[in-house]
Amino acid sequence: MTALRLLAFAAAAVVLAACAAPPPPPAAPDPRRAPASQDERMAWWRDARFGLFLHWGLYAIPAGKWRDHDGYGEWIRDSARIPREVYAEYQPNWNPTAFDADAWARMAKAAGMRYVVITSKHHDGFCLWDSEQTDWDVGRTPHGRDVLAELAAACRKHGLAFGTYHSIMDWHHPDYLPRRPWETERPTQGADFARYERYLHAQVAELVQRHQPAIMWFDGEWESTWNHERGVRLFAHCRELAPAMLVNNRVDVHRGGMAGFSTATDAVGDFATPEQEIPATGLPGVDWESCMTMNAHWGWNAADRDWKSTKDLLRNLIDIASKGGNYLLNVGPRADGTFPPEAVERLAQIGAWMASNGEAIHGTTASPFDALPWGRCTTKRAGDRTTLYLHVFDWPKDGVLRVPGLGSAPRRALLVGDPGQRLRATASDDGVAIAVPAAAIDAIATVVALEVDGAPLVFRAPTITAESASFVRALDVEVRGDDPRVEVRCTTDGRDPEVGDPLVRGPVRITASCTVRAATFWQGRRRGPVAARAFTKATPLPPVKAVAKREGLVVERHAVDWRSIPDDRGGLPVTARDVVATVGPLRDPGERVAFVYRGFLLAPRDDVYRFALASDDGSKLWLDGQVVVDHDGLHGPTEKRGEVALAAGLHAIEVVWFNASGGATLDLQWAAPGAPFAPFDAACLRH
Ligand code: FHN
Repeated sequence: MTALRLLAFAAAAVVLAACAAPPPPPAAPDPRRAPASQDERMAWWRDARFGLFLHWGLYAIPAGKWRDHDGYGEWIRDSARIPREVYAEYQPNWNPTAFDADAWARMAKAAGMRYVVITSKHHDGFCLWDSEQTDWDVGRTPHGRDVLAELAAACRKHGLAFGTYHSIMDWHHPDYLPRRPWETERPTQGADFARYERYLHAQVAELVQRHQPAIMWFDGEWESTWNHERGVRLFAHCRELAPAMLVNNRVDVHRGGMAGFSTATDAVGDFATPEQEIPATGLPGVDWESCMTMNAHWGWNAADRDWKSTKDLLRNLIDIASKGGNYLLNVGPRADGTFPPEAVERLAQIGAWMASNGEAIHGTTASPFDALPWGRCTTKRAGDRTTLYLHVFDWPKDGVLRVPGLGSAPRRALLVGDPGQRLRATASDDGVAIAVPAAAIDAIATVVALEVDGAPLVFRAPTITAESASFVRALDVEVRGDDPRVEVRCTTDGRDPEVGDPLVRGPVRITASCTVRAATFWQGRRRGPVAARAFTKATPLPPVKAVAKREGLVVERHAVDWRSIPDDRGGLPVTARDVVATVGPLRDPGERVAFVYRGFLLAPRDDVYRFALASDDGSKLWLDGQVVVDHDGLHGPTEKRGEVALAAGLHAIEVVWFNASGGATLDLQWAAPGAPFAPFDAACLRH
């Protein structure tokens, strides 16, 4: 080869490599600089998509074992009922001689992670930095090194954003209340929660001033002493300390249990935090991050062999990114400061996949498809082109990858793991078909990049929504497509819509029971799936003949240790009886307790009424003996809804709520057609 051709070849290789090399990630901004908008604040985090969670502390020393049980984790102090002074004996034994922050940061980066969140303080109160606010920290240990300072420096060196997980709940600080339920000998006299709140704020300020975390990840917000007002104060303080620092929604009391999200309009926090789960359809319009363990424990447990496979972990990452979320994958380092070998192995294997396919995760947004039979899709818009990254879990046996419902013309298709191999893509009424090689590149997920012009045109089933599923006289039904480029037609006579059926131009009013069927039309033909939803014209429950002259409901308190509401509740010993104006927030109801509300609800007119029952733990609503909302079971503060048609007049109402332990919330609201949900007017509840 002549020197000139050699030079040309080398130059082409450099250009190709530069084209193939992903652009550098947007760095986390200086947390102290006020961003111009929430989008600017979130930009680096949305681009990141993938982070490392680290649960590390004194609890790594017992490694999950206490006396004859070895199933504990980071909650061992509480779960094993270890007295505060006994647990404190771990502090002089904290000596992770093998701790190497640089190695941790390198493993995270090699795995394709873009940020790290480490427990600055978990519920046991022990601090992984040398805090001026307390001696209950690493500063008073043989190791003495400031873990956070070293990890923050290593993260910066390797271009990772550094974040801290900080527990609001604190089992060590004398001013934190409530005590653990079993800590009956531990005095509460003199405990001053307001003073604890000042301590919490002082530590957060210390963390920000010393380590400039890009994320403040709060947790332990569910106990009765923490509330929305305190959450708003702490969130505001974080914003004042570091305007660009991200703060999760657990700073407030509206995370909605393990679902990590609530519709509370006054909730504060930059992103929702589903835990150990992936929201089925993501959380559209919300920044959210699923945090999950690699095995069954957050903190190190030597006996835990329940490691998720790399396949499961990678497909979680892809699934989450395809729904527009972030994946915060946890490692619980061992007491000596090393990662468990199983975690090291999984991070390396994830990193190998990310090295070839990271562009299909970083900087992507959610799939435009409702579902794909063979895998997932992530999306990346650049100028007037969109790349659809098709993550194929189940490789087609006939050599054709079908993308149903895609109306856009394919411009280019290639294998992300082998960009030199162009693929032939053709469009049809059913979508786009891509000829692919007989064998997948990667059995876990092989990614095909399909480029289309502009925003992808996807024929999704229209949405069919209404205020309720039943009605007494008439109901307005909203039928909507999600792309202004397509038409939507619908029927109410059971047929699938055809091109001759009326275009949907507003609410569809129905006056009889029927199924609304809707579909999208484009260029004169029906494209994509047909949506269908049934609505019922209901006969209102007749009013009961009762005399209920007094306002309010009778509530009976029972000392019971339920995990769910029993069908037979007769003969329960009554520990208190009262009359209350409504079924709503409780003042210190305690644990292992149930409340039963009975009386009558006065319906103002014949109509369908909707009910929203929010509780922690379980609850249930009956009207005239019919279950209207079943929100039974052990759960966090979440809400369920139901509806029933009632004739004007009195109807028997019964609400049962129980609290096993921990958080205790209850709130029942109702809504007539066209009205927002609201608590009951005093005159509506009678006994
Ligand atoms: O109680 C903690 C638990 O120990 C762990 O830290 C998880 C991780 O998000 N958060 C709480 C449980 O929701």
